[in-house]
Order: sequence, then structure tokens, then C-alpha cells
Amino acid sequence: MMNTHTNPITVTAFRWVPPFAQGLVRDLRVRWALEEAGLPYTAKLIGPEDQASAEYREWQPFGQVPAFAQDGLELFESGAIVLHIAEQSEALMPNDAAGRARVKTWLFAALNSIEPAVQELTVIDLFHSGAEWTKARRPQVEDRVRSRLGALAAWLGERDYLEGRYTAADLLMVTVLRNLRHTDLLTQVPTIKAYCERCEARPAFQKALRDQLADFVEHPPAA
Ligand SMILES: N[C@@H](CCC(=O)N[C@@H](CS)C(=O)NCC(=O)O)C(=O)O
Repeated sequence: MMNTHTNPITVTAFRWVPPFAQGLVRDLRVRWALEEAGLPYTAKLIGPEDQASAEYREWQPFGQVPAFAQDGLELFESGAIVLHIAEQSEALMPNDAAGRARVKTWLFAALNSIEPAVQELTVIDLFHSGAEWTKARRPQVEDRVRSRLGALAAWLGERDYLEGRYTAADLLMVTVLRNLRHTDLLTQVPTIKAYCERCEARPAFQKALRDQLADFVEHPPAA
């Protein structure tokens, strides 16, 4: 599908985050999608003061990143933004109706069937590491993640991508799975490890990651 937009795209991202979050912040999804689609954009870097402002809440009601703007259209939710971009670019979604519906199915699967389990583990490990309550909860959460990874690996089987060719669904799935980088869970499932590496080797991903990290380097926290 032809891209009919000509006006600049703005995407919000954090000015800086601690190293454990660098390369994981969800504007990466949007940057990656825009790179795949060949759409230039400007990153609007924000901090806590912007997140709390009434102006930003008008754009992103929860004060989070990413948010997207183009031609007076303001969007939030990384999944919705990636879908919006994919709908303009065959690089991210096939043209046929059935193919598009399958991609959307996997977009939701990434965000709704995989991300909740991954995120719960991330919250425990990165934000509450060592807390007493995690000792009972973590093994259950890890089991749930393993079970989801097992099911995903079974689906992938010999496939290179979720739906035959690389699509926005793979983009979202991989950005979700990257949140397990502090564990060995992906390494233990070679099919998924190879799948992530295949997607992350794409020049568009490499560029998006470089650009997110470069912004953090340029805006270190005040000493
Ligand atoms: N469901 C939202 C989640 C956005 C989100 O959690 N963003 C994080 C960065 S990855 C954030 O802004 N955290 C700061 C906060 O919640 O105040 C999306 O996918 O866009």
C-alpha cells in the first residue's frame, strides 16, 4: 500500500533511562516500524516533568512513551502505533485481507498472550529483585513464561517468521521477548533464540536500536 503521508512524524521517547532499560523502552517498537517502512521521524525526548504535564497527558493519557503524531493525528499505545504504520507499508503487512487479519492476530498475541507473563517476570527481576514476596511468586511466573515460550516455539517450528514472511507481528513479538535478555530463558529455547536473532539482524532494527541508545548517550542525567 502506498504511503500517502508527507508531513513529519514525531515519536516520544525518554531522554534517558537506567542501563537495565536501555534498548527495551517501547519507543524502540515504533522506531523499528518506521525504519522498516522507510518513514523519517523526529524523536521528541521527554522526562518526568513532561510525563506529568497536562499537555502531555492530552497526548498520552498515562504519561508514558511512546506517543506518535503526524498531520494532527495523535496516537498512543505502541501496538496501535505499530499497526497504524504497518497499515501504510507492505514491508510490515501483506496486502491481502486474510494476511492482514493474521498479522493483527499475532500482534494481539504478542501483546496479550506473551507480554503479560514476560512483563511480570521483568517487574519481579528488575524492580523487586530480592524482595521477600518474590520468592514464592517468581517460580510460578517463570513457569508461565516457559510455557508460553514452548507454545511459541511449537508454532514457529520450521518457520522463519510467525506468518510466513517478516511482518509487524514479528517486530512486536521480538520487542516483547527482548525483555527476557537478563535471563537464560531464550537461550534454552533455540528456536526462539534463532527467531529473535533473525529479526534483530535486520538493518531497520539495528538502526532503531542505535538511535534509541544514542539519545541516552547524548542526554546523561545531571550529576
Ligand atoms: N501499553 C503501553 C505501555 C507503555 C509503557 O509502559 N511505557 C513505559 C516505557 S517502556 C513508560 O513510559 N513507563 C513510564 C511510566 O509508566 O510512567 C504501550 O505499549 O505503549
